[in-house]
Amino acid sequence: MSAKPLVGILMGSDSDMEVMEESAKVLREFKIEYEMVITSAHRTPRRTTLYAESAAKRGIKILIAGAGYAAHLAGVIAAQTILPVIGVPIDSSSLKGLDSILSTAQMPGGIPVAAMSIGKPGAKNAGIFAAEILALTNATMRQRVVRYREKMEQQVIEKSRSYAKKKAKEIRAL
Ligand code: RP5
Repeated sequence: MSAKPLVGILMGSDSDMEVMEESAKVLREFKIEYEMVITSAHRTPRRTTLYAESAAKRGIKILIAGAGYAAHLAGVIAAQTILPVIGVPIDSSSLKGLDSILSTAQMPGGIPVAAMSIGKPGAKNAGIFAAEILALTNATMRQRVVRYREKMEQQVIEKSRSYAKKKAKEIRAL
């Protein structure tokens, strides 16, 4: 990716990378430029603030923030920018993300974070959600999002057909 990134994917630790790669995968599919940054609300608070304060000036439109345990990254970022922030709770602790989803979703009134589901499905949805936001003002992106939905629908129908075929064969073989 060489053009200016539109989406910033942040994560609290390199151990979150496997989950947050799901967001990146979707953004690549939608041909959305992005950057990935490791920064922690707790371990590198000043770096996190610097990132939040500079993101909009650098042309970033949407932020995706994934973190585990007492996940404050999305909230801390949201407190320091008016860019929309999508939070991904990561299942890295012994509570398997229940801790992170509560700390990501339960923001006080005034500072919103769009909280996704826990782990990889949440990271994937964060990427799709970012594409949907961009689609509001970009017709090409709108087409890509519509096409993505159509493809998904088609895949479900095909899976159902192939399951029915397999079942029919099994029944005939009895
Ligand atoms: C959180 O602590 C990170 O987002 C990560 O999910 C978790 C564990 O981090 P490491 O100890 O693996 O670096 O802040």
